[in-house]
Amino acid sequence: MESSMKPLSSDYSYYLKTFKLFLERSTEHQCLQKFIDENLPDIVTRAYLNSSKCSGAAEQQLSRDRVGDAHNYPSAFSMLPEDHPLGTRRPAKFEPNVLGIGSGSGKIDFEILHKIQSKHPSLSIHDEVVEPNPEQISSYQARVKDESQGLNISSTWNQMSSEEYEKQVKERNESKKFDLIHMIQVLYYVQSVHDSIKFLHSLLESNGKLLIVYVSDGSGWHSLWKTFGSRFTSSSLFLEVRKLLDEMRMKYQIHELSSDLDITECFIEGNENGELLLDFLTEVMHFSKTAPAALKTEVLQYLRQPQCSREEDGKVIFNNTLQVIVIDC
Ligand code: HSM
Repeated sequence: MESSMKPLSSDYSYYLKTFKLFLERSTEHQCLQKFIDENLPDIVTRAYLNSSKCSGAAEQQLSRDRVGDAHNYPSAFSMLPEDHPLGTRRPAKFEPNVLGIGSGSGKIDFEILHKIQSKHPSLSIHDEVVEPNPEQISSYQARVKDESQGLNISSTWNQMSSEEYEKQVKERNESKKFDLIHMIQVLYYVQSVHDSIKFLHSLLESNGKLLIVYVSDGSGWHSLWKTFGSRFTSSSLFLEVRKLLDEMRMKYQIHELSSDLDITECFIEGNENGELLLDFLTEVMHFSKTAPAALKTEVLQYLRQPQCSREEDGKVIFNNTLQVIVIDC
């Protein structure tokens, strides 16, 4: 019976087990890494330059920061041009605030911070982390200890969900704003996508960017959840993000990142990895054992269809294409 199915998110350590296997079988982190290397510096830098009517001098400062001459000049980020409308609100030395929602163990967060710092060594960055799982926070803290040598980054951790963080900010009447907010593969787990985006958008510094990573409309995820989402446990899996953002009148750009997930093991009856991958795909714990037989059969058949996968060298490769949505302030 469908009612015996439990959401994957109800047991975090089990979720992590499926997620780790997903990362081993997919190119997700590799393609995010490539995006961070190739696109992120420009997104962050242009966020400042484009909208602040930046002077030629600041443009030159930026080029100098790019070649790493950190000591003899202010970085493009480190000072706002004199005519910048926020000149009086911001400190003379610009110290970017970065907020990560659902940061996990900080793997991708740290790649982002590293990248910004390596492009702009003179910046000191403040990193605020929101993550509900205490073990993940500990892993993030260990990572900071091990990997932050030579970096000028300070971190604050909030062990809570994004909704609790929103409540805290509102109760404390906090006015802190962020230059970059990222929410990577987290939208599936928030209570209201609309409210979360609205709240995070309200935390953006003028010219700041909200970066959301979500499965692409052209991915196998999108087709799978559109077809079966209402029969899995989490009815909010299927989401048309662009439509929502347009309704919210957000200004945004989308970068599509092509990515693969090898799901061959899902088709080997009783294969433990295959079952874990099915759990991750459906967001249902022990899907193979708890889903109605008919649903399981339909899902397995559908996963082989071109809307979801392609066959290559005897393997079934699921379309894991991602979208990085960059929302302007
Ligand atoms: N867990 C839902 C989809 C996904 N998450 C893909 C990470 N990558």
